[in-house]
Amino acid sequence: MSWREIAILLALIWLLACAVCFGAGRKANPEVHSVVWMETERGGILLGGSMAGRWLPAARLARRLRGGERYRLYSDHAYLREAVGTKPYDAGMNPFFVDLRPGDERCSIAIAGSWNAMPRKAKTQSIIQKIYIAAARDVLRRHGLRRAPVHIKKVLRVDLEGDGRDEVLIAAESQDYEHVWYKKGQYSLVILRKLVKGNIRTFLLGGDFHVRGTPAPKPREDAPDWPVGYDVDGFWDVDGDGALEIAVHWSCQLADAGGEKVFNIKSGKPRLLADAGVRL
Ligand SMILES: [Ca+2]
Ligand SMILES: [Ca+2]
Repeated sequence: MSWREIAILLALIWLLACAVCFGAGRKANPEVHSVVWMETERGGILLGGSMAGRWLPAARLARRLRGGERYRLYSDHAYLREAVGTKPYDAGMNPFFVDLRPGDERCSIAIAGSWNAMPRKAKTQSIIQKIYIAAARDVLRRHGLRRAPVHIKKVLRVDLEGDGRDEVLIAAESQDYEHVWYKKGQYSLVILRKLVKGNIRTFLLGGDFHVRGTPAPKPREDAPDWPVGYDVDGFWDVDGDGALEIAVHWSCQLADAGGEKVFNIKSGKPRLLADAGVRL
């Protein structure tokens, strides 16, 4: 082999090595779209995020965030502004806390993505429609509360996937529901009503049902069934695929805890995407 041929061969090897390194570098650093549930006006808890079209839980996503990520802040009905997030840190109540500058007291969720996370908005519906009362009653019956009066506190209608068919979210809670103690018949629930293959189906997204009461006004500290209240927080496209996810807020005053569950729709059914909470 001549010196000229050796030089050409070495040049080809160098070019190939550069191409491999460049490709590996691109693969190792895809864009990360983190999502933060705002716990205070200045920051909140990392729910997770999407990367290269895949959802990653907070624990896996946190180490990829270096701070300086740009977030779009949303309330439950509108885009608010941009803000910059810190690297997740342990705030003592949750290991993945993110501060945002500037903060905004109206903000419910912060999403590090340039897309419009609210392409469709929910409409408030009447809470006295018989069909929704019947749906909530059916769920209560299935959970052992046959005689509990149905008290709906919120009905929202929204097209989650953008397929032209609205979904309905119902939040119901017994009127005497106490978040610090409970008695027989108390409940709190959030359900999704959705058309699946021509039939309306009801899915329970969060529920707390007290078939038995407690002998004392306040349950024991170690009681496993502390009362947990549920409510619909809002609808945002947290991963940029064009479909809205459902955010359900939960709170347990006895444990000084609260958090957020996020569901997306897969194959016509709700699937828990993220669940993050904090002890206050
Ligand atoms: Ca739909
Ligand atoms: Ca989505």
